[in-house]
Amino acid sequence: MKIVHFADAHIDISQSGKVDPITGIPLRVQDFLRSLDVIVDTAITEKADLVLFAGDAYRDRTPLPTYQREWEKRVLRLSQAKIPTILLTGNHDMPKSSTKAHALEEFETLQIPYIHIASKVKMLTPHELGLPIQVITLPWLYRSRTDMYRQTTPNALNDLDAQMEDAVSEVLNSFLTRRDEALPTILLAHAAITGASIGDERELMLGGDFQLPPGLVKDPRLDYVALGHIHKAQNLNGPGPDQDNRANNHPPVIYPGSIERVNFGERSDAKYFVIADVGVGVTNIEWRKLVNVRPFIKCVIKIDPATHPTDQILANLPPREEINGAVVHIHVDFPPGTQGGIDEGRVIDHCSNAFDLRFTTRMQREVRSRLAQDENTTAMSDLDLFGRYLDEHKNTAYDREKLTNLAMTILAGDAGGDAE
Ligand SMILES: [Mn+2]
Repeated sequence: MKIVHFADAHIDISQSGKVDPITGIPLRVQDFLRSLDVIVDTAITEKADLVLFAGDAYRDRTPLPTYQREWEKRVLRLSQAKIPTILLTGNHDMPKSSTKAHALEEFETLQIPYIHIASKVKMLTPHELGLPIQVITLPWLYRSRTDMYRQTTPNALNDLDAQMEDAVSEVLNSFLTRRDEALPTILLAHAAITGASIGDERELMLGGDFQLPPGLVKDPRLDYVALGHIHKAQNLNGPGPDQDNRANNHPPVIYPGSIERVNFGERSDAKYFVIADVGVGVTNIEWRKLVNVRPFIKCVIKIDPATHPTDQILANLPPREEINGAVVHIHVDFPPGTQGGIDEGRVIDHCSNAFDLRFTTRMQREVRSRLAQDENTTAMSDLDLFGRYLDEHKNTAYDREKLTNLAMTILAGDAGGDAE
């Protein structure tokens, strides 16, 4: 059974920037659509038996009609190729209220052949799928949409998570008990699994999510676990995509990751989708790298006041060839007094081939010197205090020696009292 698994398409997540004048679609949205096309083309040309999308089609649940059209075109190609396809709802696809429609609802309403929408916890049977396989679906679970939430107090969230975990474990078990053991079983879930590795800047986001323990999804009764939500590609039960194809434990528990870089936190992550050959007790996976993903470059440069700031910035930037077509963010931390010395024109010129350039500067925060515990300002002479002040303002253009001499003259005059 050949399965194509992808997740976190987020096709319209970056709508800003240049727009293609012919299609009217932002170039960044086209990046995401290009990845989506590779995945759909692969499923069709390599005759996949089943396509699994593990959630988060758009930026949110109210996509613009233009982006809906682009997503629908691709899904319709799978339908026309008669490939059963399951679209799972992720947190970005779902409203927090159960009375409102989710972002993929139209496929369900219009009953598009071969397209199955999974916005509920359920098991799609071989009969429903028309395939010798069963798929348990676990869409994103909003705490606020559970019955338990309505009975809980806000400060009992930990208890709520434990109850939700028990409920998921129970329902998963009941499906697994009822499954046809002669056929492979897949879990398709949009969820945060504890211990999954996340990109640099996503830690905070994950902190508040309801998380499932890895033990729950590594159940050997499952033959493949198709996950979505975390944008970094990884196998939670075996080696990742960047390692050699060593044997996986069973079942593979896969986050394929997002199909394009969503933000700078994903700048070092390669992007993938997965082809899995799923059988009872034996599953082989193949990571397919998406090769035309947009490069992201972030340079954080701390200016040393001893050298010319623009020269320092240019020396720290990647060569022009590397910047070509990339989304670039240059951040410069400069000490007080040097900002005026930055020639932004030269920096912008070096990055003229970038797809997009963000140039930000920030004054380094002056660290206020603290007095040591045994020090006391009243015990220090005025001249000592003035010396301490100068220590903290090293970068002023004044001559320290001249200032100190002047201070001594003033202080000496003060000590002598008023002559008048
Ligand atoms: Mn998500």
